Amino acid sequence: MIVEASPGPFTFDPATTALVIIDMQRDFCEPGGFGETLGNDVSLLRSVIPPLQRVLAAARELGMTVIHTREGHLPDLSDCPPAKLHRGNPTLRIGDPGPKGRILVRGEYGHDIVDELAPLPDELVVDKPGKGSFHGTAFGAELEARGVTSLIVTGVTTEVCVHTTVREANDRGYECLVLSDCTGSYFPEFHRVALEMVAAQGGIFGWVADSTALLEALTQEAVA
Ligand code: TIU
Repeated sequence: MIVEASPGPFTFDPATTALVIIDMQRDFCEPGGFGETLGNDVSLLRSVIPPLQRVLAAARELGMTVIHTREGHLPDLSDCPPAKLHRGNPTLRIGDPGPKGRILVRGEYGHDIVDELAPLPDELVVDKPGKGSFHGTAFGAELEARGVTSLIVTGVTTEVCVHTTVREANDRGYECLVLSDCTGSYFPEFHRVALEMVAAQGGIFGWVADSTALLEALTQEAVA
């Protein structure tokens, strides 16, 4: 399967490709969560949801591996580095009680994935303490166990958890396609430049395309 992408065509086999959906949690996408406590306008991330719903439906239809991630910490915060806990001047800190439960803590309502993109029971959900999906998780082992060699990366935010994951994955030999309209940032300029960084220098970290290009490739395959 070939997707028109930047800096050139992205070739992949759905049987060895995972759709990775990074941190589409209420804590980042809805008011009253971690993203808002940091001073961000969380409504900026909502535009990611409709195209991502279409990509998720197509991936499920094709029987592709779908992996969701969630950033968050154990209730006792033992996996939260002091530098992360104490830095900045948020309105609420990680672990503080907020309107959607304790901020960025596993098991809380705000920590879970938005209803529109809720995982199916057979889809893997990787809980991660950091920005990248490999650090402190079984993500790498799970990819290996499934024979995955390529990743279609989506979610939020583009320059933080998406970028860290793509960099980690690229160093481990995974071929990554980042979907421009299925990733989002609180800072439109960071989103644009983060995507440029992925595809620059001949694809230093991977490839970039929009969901329409991916869906065209998936649909052609279904027809062929
Ligand atoms: N703050 C911000 O832009 N992002 C994060 O803290 N985590 C993720 O990107 N998931």
